[in-house]
Amino acid sequence: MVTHPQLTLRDVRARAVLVPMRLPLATSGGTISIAPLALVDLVTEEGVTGSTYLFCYTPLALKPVVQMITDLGPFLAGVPVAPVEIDRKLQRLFRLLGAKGVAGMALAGIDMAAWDALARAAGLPLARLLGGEARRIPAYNSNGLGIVGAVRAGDEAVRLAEGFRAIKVRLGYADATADVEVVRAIRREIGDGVLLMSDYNQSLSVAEACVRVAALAGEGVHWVEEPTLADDFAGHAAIRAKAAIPIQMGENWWGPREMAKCLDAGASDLCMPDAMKIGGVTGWLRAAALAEAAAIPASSHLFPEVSAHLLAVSPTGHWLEYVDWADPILQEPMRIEDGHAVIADAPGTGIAWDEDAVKRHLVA
Ligand code: SMN
Ligand code: MG
Repeated sequence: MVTHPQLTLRDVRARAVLVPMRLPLATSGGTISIAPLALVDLVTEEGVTGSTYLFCYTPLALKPVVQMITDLGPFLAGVPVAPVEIDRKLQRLFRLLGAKGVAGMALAGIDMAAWDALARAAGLPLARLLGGEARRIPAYNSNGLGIVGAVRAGDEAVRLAEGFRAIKVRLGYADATADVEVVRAIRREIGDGVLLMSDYNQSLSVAEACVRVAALAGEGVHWVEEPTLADDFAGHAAIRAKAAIPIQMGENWWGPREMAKCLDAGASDLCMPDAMKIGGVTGWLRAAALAEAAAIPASSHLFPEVSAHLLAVSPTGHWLEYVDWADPILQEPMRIEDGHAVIADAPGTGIAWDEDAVKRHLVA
């Protein structure tokens, strides 16, 4: 095996793909049936390439993200592949603009690709490079199970629970009774042995959220995610104060400092940073330390391939959110065994493009 003590960044490349989802996701905030992914490759002088993808939520964000990353290539060319230093450089570059949105996504994409390159160069799975083991991580199935009504939700839940010990339902139906009806229909179908997470995707007022969370008490819901606007920390704290079910937040924190403010506000019982919005691997490690300091279980949001490695080294690691959205363009989609994500004993994060598939989904 050839190992490289030092890597030098030559270029960062990005491509846009639109990948149809096997199960479309109808949330209270709109339906996503095609995954807009920006594929990032960090090329080094030593011939090692690090890769990751970014989930862009809407196809409208694809080209700006790809453009931003491509334009950062010449800016970063020649620097050592030292993610903490690259983060420092990009944080400074984006200080006045703000390292959120397109800029934050580009920063995170470069960070994740840089860590992948380091792990590949070391010949280690990322989890081991970070000092952990490539062990199995408990995963919940988050594919589908959108706002589809009680009957379809019950049917879908059965299929999603196959091979998993936990699944997630999107809520935010017309009223509390309808939400409860859906949860009961799912529970009837899946039995008592499967945990059921729930997600409101920011759809309720604080007052309405209090009513809904109270109505769900005793219905076997494991957590309630983002009942109200994600940046309303005081609102979430008010909901949490009355709730009998754990409140879960984190997918919309842009960086560890937003996480710290949210936890300081007492807004959440649990946390689930998003590997992209929190600032890549570098941002995640800082977020994991905050979660440990607050003694709060940390789950992941999307990006199961890289998140599995990150949860393996998170002191309060909790659940991995499993979605299969990138599978069609990966050489080796992440494997689930007995409800656990399997970290392959291979160098890097395990992300390698199926180039033929990428070509078929490429956005010109
Ligand atoms: C979600 C994630 C990505 C797109 C839409 C909705 C959801 C989740 O909030 O937590 O999975
Ligand atoms: Mg969510």
